[in-house]
Amino acid sequence: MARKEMAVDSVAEAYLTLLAERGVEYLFANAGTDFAPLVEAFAKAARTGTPVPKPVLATHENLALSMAHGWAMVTGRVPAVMLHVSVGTANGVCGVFNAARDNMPMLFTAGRSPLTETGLPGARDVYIHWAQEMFDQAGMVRELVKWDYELRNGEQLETVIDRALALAGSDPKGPVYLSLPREVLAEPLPAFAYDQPARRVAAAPPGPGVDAINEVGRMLAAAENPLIITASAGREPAAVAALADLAQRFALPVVQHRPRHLSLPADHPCHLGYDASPYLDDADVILVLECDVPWVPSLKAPRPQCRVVHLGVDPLFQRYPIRGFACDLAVTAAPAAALPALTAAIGRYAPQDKIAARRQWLARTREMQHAGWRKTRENAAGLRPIHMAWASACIADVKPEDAILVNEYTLMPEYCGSNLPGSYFGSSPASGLGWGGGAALGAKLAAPNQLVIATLGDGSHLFGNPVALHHAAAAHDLPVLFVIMNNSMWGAVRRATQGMYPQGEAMRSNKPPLIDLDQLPAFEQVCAAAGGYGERVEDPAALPAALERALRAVTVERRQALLNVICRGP
Ligand SMILES: Cc1ncc(C[n+]2csc(CCOP(=O)(O)OP(=O)(O)O)c2C)c(N)n1
Repeated sequence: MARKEMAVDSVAEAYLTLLAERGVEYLFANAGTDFAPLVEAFAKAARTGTPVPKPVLATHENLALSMAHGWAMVTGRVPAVMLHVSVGTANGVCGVFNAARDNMPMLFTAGRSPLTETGLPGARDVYIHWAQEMFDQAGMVRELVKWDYELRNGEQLETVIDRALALAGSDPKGPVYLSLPREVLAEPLPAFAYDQPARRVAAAPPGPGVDAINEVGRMLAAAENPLIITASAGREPAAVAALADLAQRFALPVVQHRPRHLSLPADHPCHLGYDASPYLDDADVILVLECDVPWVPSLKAPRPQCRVVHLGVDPLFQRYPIRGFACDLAVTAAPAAALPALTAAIGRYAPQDKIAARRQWLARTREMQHAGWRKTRENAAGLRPIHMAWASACIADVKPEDAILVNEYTLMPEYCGSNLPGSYFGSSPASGLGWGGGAALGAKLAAPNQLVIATLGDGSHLFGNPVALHHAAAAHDLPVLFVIMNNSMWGAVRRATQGMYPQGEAMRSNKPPLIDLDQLPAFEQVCAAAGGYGERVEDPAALPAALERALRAVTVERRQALLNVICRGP
């Protein structure tokens, strides 16, 4: 344990130094007048060679937060974000919502309008400093963050930053919010002393209680038709091998419902796809593993007598106002620790004959499932406009095994399975659109030697502010392949209307309102305008070669690429 001292001119300088010391590598930022002390501190650090986080400029707040999200999901570490006071925070709400519901750790900061009207260094000196102040700036995000605070002086800096980082990085992980008034950042701080390493660290992940794990083990071992449903078990990559081992030993079928993190390799013999509904009628014990919505009860639910266990770092999803899935046993535990313990526990009870029979059933079921997918793929191959199953299959054919797929909406994983931990990321359960492109840039920043492919709908892409996105990809040298599956509509709105009013006026009309996106810009030209490669693809037969050209641009020419794939509607 060592106490370090340094001479600094301002709290801003101490703040940046401390972030770097605590391992914060990047500060994703969208700046304003509140940043002046930080801009000054960054410039001084560049001259003196003092280590500070690397500033990454994003010209929209949602982009800054999505990039931080993407970086955190790949590294498992805590990034920092800084936005401009109240208005920047307002633009960041959707991004922080996504991060919160996806349990992404993040130090989300924003300036505050200067508090004082005159006198102190940093006091108000611009017109906007009056109107931008709010009574409760943090109130905009308080429901979404684990903790919020305002830095009030330099003396408290170490405690505040350590506490922020420790809370963000403790399970269930998530964003924390810190506001940084300009006078405080500008305050002189003649000497700054801090502990290195930190003396306030994140809590170790929750371990499973022995009794609870034994009980789950007994239930699964006694089950005739057990089923595991997961969305995010693979948030910690170590959990993937643990789940693979558990499933393999006891022939436990696993469904990845609305996958957000690859949890089980797609080619695993127990992987039963992405929709649990065909298996719910027979299931007698279901393990809901890091999964907020394992099924949609108004459409299909397990039988009432089916016993249900929920396991995860926050198995009851405490921040969801309503979530009423049956829960006979809830176990708070990180999957990477709980799954090996569960494997050991089931081993004590599991009857071998049942396991052998289930293994055969799994093989048969998977064979039928894959035959169905093959058929759909074959039927889709020639369709024009291009079918999303075909587009997904074409991506599967060209992507290297270790490519990172960031999917906002449109990729169909049935036709483009991923096998390696950390190689697939889907949208946050909050589904605040405009995440995928930025998250892909953050992923590329975290894994510069891996190919990153973002699959986006035309709607999602537009929410992601394409001009800002392509600018960031170029400015930060992040060559990502964007595949826009463009059906020229908000298909989700159409599906929702059709679901509620199948025979209604809207479905009878040729052009129901608020669904079609007419006159869309040529997305490929927007990418090209930022120096990237862009191509529009209408012919399904031309898609494989177009993907090869785009991949060449990304991997050989090292520039971003975008394919605007004209797809059919839902
Ligand atoms: C910030 C935000 N605004 C609106 C929505 C509602 N919404 C959900 S899906 C969707 C349409 C997405 O369009 P696209 O990406 O083209 O996919 P498609 O629905 O056509 O399959 C909309 C508007 C949302 N989820 N997030």
